[in-house]
Amino acid sequence: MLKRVAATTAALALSVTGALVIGGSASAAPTSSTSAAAPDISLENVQGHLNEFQQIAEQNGGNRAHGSAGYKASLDYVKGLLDDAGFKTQVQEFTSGGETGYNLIADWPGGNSDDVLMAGAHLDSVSRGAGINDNATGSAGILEVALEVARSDHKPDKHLRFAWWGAEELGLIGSKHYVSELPEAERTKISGYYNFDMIGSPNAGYFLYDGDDSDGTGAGPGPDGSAEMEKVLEDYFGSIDVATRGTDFDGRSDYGPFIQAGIAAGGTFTGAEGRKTAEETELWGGTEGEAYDPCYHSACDDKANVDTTALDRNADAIAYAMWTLGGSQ
Ligand code: DPN
Ligand code: CA
Ligand code: ZN
Repeated sequence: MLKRVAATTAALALSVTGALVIGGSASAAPTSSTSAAAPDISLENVQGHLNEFQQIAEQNGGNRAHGSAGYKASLDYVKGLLDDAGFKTQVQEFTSGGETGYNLIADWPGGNSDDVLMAGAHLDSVSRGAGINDNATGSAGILEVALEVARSDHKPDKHLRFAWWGAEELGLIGSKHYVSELPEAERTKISGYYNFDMIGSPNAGYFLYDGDDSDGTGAGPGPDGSAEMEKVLEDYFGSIDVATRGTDFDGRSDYGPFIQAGIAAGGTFTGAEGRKTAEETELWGGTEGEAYDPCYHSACDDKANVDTTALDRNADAIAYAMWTLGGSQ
């Protein structure tokens, strides 16, 4: 979609992505594709969701862990907003450690149902704390992108599906359950899964799951299509002049069951207990030798434990990826 502005002698075609094209005549038709530009996701809205998750933890014994009232309240919060926005939501139950767990799956009506693009994040915390960087950030990021899909009445080519996983912290239980319960006919329709787990680490790195194995240390590339998923994210960070590095598909988050089933995957990650190197400190600032998230899995992973610049950039990256790879009608 292009907005056109006519000047006296030159035509200015100003796309909503901000690219400025000068020249041609006032009557020249725009030559670029008709795809809708990805929106700028509101950091304020994403932070509003983080505050909500923080409050939910405080009102429920301090955490949002599997089997707790805080987990269920987190799920109800996300589901309520998506239902009101027009998503078709489903709560999928499973049992782990004698407690009932829940995944939330939200489908945006429309698009090619044989070509499904997914984004997912785990919604549970560890029992030690509120789990705000891990992983209210990813949960809030994909939530706000989903709500923006609805607000803009987006009409993607692909069918978009968003997922919030339960019991990730106990060993990817919710996402494993989802993939194992998918009939083969449904599994083969999923053309890609984007994962967002920890996207606001206070000593942030800008890591992309290494779909093309260019940066890997041996985990190998993702299933076919993963390199393209990584490239889309790389393009976004390139457009805002932020360098990225690869991170291996080591199976530590919910993309694991998807790549095991041969589904292309990708996503971003700002770092957990690992320490920022000298080279990374040159690239991104922050503190050399310190953990990306010094509060990883600790009680101090609260709403103060977030780099809002990293969160904002990653939320915008999610939107860019879903809009670009999802296409638009
Ligand atoms: N799986 C994350 C956790 O919830 O503990 C940590 C993590 C995320 C590690 C992504 C590596 C990559
Ligand atoms: Ca933004
Ligand atoms: Zn996590």
